[in-house]
Amino acid sequence: MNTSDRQWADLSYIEAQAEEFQAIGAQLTANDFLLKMLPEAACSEIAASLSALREKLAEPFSIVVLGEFKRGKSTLINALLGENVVPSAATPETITINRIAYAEKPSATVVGESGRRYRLDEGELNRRKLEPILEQIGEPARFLEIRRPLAWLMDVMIVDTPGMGDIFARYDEMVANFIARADAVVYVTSALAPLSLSEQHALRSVILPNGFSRLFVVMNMIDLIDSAEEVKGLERLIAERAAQVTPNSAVFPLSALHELSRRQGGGAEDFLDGAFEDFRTALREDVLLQREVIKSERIVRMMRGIVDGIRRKAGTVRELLGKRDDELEQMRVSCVERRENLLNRMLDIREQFGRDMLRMKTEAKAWMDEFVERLGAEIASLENHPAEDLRKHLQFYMMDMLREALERCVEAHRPAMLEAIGALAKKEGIEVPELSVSAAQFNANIRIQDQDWTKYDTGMLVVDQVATQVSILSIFRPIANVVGGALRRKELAGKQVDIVKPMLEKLFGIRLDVFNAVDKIYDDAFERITADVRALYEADVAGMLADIESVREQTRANAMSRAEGEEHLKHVDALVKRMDAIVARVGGA
Ligand SMILES: Nc1nc2c(ncn2[C@@H]2O[C@H](COP(=O)(O)OP(=O)(O)O)[C@@H](O)[C@H]2O)c(=O)[nH]1
Ligand SMILES: [Mg+2]
Repeated sequence: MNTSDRQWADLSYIEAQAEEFQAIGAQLTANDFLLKMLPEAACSEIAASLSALREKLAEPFSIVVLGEFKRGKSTLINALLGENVVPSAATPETITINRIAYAEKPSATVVGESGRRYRLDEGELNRRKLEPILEQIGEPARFLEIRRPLAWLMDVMIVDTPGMGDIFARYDEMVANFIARADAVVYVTSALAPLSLSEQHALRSVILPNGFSRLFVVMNMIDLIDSAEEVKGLERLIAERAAQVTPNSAVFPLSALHELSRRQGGGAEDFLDGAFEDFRTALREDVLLQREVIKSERIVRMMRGIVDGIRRKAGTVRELLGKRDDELEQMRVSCVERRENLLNRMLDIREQFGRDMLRMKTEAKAWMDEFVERLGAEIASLENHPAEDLRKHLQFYMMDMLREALERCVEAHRPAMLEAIGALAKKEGIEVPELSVSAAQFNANIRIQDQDWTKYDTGMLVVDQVATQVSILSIFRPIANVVGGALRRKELAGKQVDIVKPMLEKLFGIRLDVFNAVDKIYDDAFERITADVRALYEADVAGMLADIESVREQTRANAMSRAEGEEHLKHVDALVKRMDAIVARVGGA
């Protein structure tokens, strides 16, 4: 091993270096030239990144558990720890980020947005008790801090998150902060909807940019899958999908619920026990035993991000200082003009994008029409199945199928939506990075015949067999095939039935509701995407305008010559150079 590798692995050395880095950062704040030149938003960005580093240095190694709502994240954590530490089956009113750490004396605290802390009594951590408490507090909760005297937590903190990119968007920023400070992530998906496109999108846009060296993907709920073979097939499917997003992923099929009940004295089942054990072992060997190396890497990565951000900002200020006053005025005027033009541009964009969306909407209706037809044919073929099971499940099943098909329409169109809006925006001179569009965002509130489309109310779900979207229509075929197949196979062997006809009538009766749902989903998507583009554009112009105005104001107010400004920036350069040197020293150059 050479010297730099040795240093790399030494966490305390890196932490000491990071302290020094911090101190230099603090000088920048104290010296204040750069910050004085910058508008407030940019200053607080720099300050926030420095304080995130400070927090990271004070925190233990952190594992963040991510995934959409109701994938079994909280259950997984409880299963790992062997007791009910975090509340599971949370409702929208009780979702919180839960931070779980070690303490000799157990405790639970709500940390409010203001930073104020509210103690919870033992036993108040369940959903029913928590709901009125969270309401009474009178401010949104930032997170719940739970402390337990568990050996497992001695050197590790676990962060339990609510869903991402869904209707609970108010947590997104907080979750993003936890992800940025995370040392490792575990992404939980369900065997019943194995790494759907919106989950792949979340991985790509939220998790990947944070550069984790390894991604643990848990395929939960395998107790609901019929056979070990099917589990293998699903595991392969997830592995393929995860590999498209990142090469460093490992997939762990398991049942969190089974493990939790086993640890609380429930029965053993070889296959399920072994599956969880594999996960536990991998977590120990790949993460816990290497936590010093991993945390070192994460700290270095954060420092590099911070120094790059400061360098970029110093560059902007230098460029603006280099302009004559009339040039700055010209820039300012053109910014203001761009902002005033925004309304007209947005009207143009709305009109053109609206045409694109109308085309997609029509296409989606045609697909759904064909889908209803196929679903009808499948249901008609169920005539000889047991009435009781059909009565119990068919309605839910139908709803699930339709919901799934609707999601697939949006998933299939998403690339086209992004491409269309991207091209239009570009033509108007707006750079569009990654827009966050996912089906889960659009159809959160869709109801048909007053029935909530909650996938998880019924245990009967489509096992997604569509590997790639070769042609659009082929998306629906496997679903339709599964309808008959699964019902025949699992639930309905043997008995006679008289319920198919009324169901069919119902199915064709809701065709109109389905079309309305398509309208609503696509209209929502349209509004959301145009609003996103507008916000991006506004932020772009507003940021530039603020930079220009801030530099002008400061140079005037302090009667500072450009040469003087240049001198000050040299000081900033020197600090950046020292920060760079630290990053290089710890191996992150
Ligand atoms: N059958 C089955 N159900 C599970 C499993 N894990 C979690 N669940 C159930 O799924 C629901 C949501 O779980 P929860 O942990 O709250 O999900 P979260 O929203 O991702 O934190 C709860 O009713 C759990 O009991 C599992 O492995 N198998
Ligand atoms: Mg949860």
